[in-house]
Amino acid sequence: MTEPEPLPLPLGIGYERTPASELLGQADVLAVIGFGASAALPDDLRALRVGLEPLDASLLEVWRASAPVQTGRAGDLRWSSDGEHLFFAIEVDEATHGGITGAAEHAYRTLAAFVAASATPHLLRLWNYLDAINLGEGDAERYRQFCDGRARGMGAHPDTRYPAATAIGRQDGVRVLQVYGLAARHAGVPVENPRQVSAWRYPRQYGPTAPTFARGMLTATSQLLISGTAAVVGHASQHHDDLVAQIDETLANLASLLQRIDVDPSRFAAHSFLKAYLRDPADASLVAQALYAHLPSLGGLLLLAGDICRSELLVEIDGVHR
Ligand code: 3EB
Repeated sequence: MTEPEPLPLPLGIGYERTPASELLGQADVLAVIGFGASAALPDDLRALRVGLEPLDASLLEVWRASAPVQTGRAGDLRWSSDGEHLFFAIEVDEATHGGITGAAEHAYRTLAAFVAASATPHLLRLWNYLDAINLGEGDAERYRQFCDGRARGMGAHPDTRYPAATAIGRQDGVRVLQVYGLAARHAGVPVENPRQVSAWRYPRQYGPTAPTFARGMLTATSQLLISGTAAVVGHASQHHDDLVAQIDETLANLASLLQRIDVDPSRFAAHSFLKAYLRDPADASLVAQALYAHLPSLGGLLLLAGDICRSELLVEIDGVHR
């Protein structure tokens, strides 16, 4: 008789203030993500600096493993894994990869091949950061070109099995696409939001290649990885240039997604970490106040300056419910 497989342990995920050098000395640290030009990050395969300026530079995103951690490189991708969860990151210079489309295609071709061949073949979650995301008119907009390259690099992929994702514009003028993500040994279940058209079904008006992501991913360890969520209802942006109304609509979308997995927003808060991306960092205190007013026991909030992929949107959130 074969032994039953032990149930996987959840990924430890949260925001911490311990210096990165100290965190990376801890054996269970799978990844440390720092934000902005001034984040102090040692040279380590588990450490990644994201090119978005934080409102509080001492806050780090920390992933913790539940078994010994291995690290490595595969071409321009780097990774760390405890056998159940895989952290990976790839940074691609647009200048040497045919612009944003070519950079996205290269990043996704590389990461898809690496993850598929690994012991953790299930892509759960991706974060994408690119410069000047709203630059270009109509189908020439850089976000739409990114969507083209991403879809090409992902290759044939069933619509109902896309990973959860975020795509945000960096504001530092650096034309390097950054993609980092999470894969796992056990598959997750993608979750869609009944208030929103699935992104892969967006009509032609939003670009020739629909965005390839799920609204959320429920992991085998019952964590909900929440994709970038903004004031989009159906497929249309709501409340153009009205920050407070956009926050309320975004929170309604979050509540609707949580309802799909029977989690009450009040229970959600105490076990959740959220990021908020702000087109204008001057909106930070208003956004923080509004989020804490709705979710008073929020486990952590990380505020980042970043452009949302539709120019009329001012704010977007993503996060994890653990
Ligand atoms: C939206 O709902 C807002 O292209 O990976 C949110 C999350 C958005 C992920 C992506 C885009 C992406 O369409 C934008």
